[in-house]
Amino acid sequence: MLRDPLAEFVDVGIPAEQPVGAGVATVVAHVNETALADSREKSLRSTRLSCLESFVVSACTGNFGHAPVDVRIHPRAPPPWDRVSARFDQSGVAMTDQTILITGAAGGVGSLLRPRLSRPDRTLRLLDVAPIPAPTTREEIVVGSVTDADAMVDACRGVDTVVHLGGQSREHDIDNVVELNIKGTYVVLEAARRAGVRTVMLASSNHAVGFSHRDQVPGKHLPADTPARPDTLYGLSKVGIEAAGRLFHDRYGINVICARIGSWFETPPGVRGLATWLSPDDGARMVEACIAAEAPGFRFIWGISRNSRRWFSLAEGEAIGYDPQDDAELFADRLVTGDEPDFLADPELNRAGGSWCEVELGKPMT
Ligand code: 15L
Repeated sequence: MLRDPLAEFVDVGIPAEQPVGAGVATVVAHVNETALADSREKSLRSTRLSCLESFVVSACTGNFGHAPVDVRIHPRAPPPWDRVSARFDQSGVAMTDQTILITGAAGGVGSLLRPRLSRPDRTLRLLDVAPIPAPTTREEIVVGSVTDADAMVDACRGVDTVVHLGGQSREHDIDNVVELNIKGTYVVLEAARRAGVRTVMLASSNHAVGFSHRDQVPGKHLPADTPARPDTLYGLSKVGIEAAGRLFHDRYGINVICARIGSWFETPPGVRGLATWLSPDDGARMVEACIAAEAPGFRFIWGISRNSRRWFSLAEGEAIGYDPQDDAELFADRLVTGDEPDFLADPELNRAGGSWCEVELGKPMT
C-alpha cells in the first residue's frame, strides 16, 4: 500500500493483497478510470459499479480479475473497516445491497429520514451543501449542490432510488426558487437518467395546490393529482418540479413519484397540522413505499399521515403500498385551545396552503 500524495487516501492495486477477511468488509474506494480497458469497464459495470470515480468495493481478493486499476481506499476506514456500504461475493458480483441517494439530507426532513431508512443491506448516500452530522457506517457523504450537474452525475452512480428533498423549502424570490427548485430538480433528473436510476421521488408540496379549497373538494378527499393551484412562488416552483418529473417520465420512462408533502415535522405545527401532518415514521413509510414500488410510472401521492381531520386522499399512496399509521389527533388537546376548529368556515383552514395563500409573494420567509 502506498500513501496517496494528497494523504487523503491509501492506494492499492487490484488484485491486491487481501487487506481484510475475505468477502466480509467493504471499503469506500476510488478508481482511476483512465486505466480501465473497455472490457474491464464492462465487467465493472456488470457489478453495477460502472466506470466510477468513486464507489464501494469489497476487500475480498480477485474482484476485478487482473484489471490494472488503482483503488484508493478511504483512510478513515482502517481495519476493521467502519464504512460497510455494500458487499460483493468472492467473484466480485454485487450482492443485493441498495443505494439510496437523499438530496438535501442535512435539512430537517432529511434528518428525520436518515435513521428511519437505515438498513443493514442499504447504503444511504447523503448529499447536501451543508455539513451532515455524524454519518454512520451505512452512510456516504457527498458535499454538493443539486444545481451542480457534475456533482449530481457522480452522486447518482449505482443508485437505485433518488429521494430528492434538496432545494428551497420556503417562500423566496423568483430567481432563488427557479434556480434551487426547478433547475435543481432538472439537474437531479438528468443525472438520474444518465446513471440509469430506476425511480426518483420528488418532494413536492401542498403549496403546489395551496389554493385548493376544502369546501370545493368533489368527494371527501382532495385527489393527489389535483391540478396546480400554487399559493406562492415556492408553490409555483413545486409545480415546476412536478412538470420536470412528468417530462423525464414521458421522454425516458424513468419512474417519478411526486409526493405532495403536507407538514413533515416531529409534531403537527398548529391546528392546520391536524389535517396536514406527516409524522416522521409515516414519512419514512412513504419513502419506503416509493423505494419498493416496482413500476410506479409517473404519479402523485399525498405525503400526509392518517390524520382524522385530513381532507387529502391517501388512496394514491395506498396504491403503491403507503400505509400511514399515525394520526395528528393525538396532539389535538394540546393544539386546540379554544373553540373546535372548523376547516370549512375558517378561511385559513379551508385552503390547502393555509396562511401561505396570503404571504407577500417572493418575500423570503425567515
Ligand atoms: C412546505 O412545503 C414547507 O417546505 C414546510 O416548511 C411547511 O411549511 C409545509 O410545507 C407546510 O405547509 O406545513
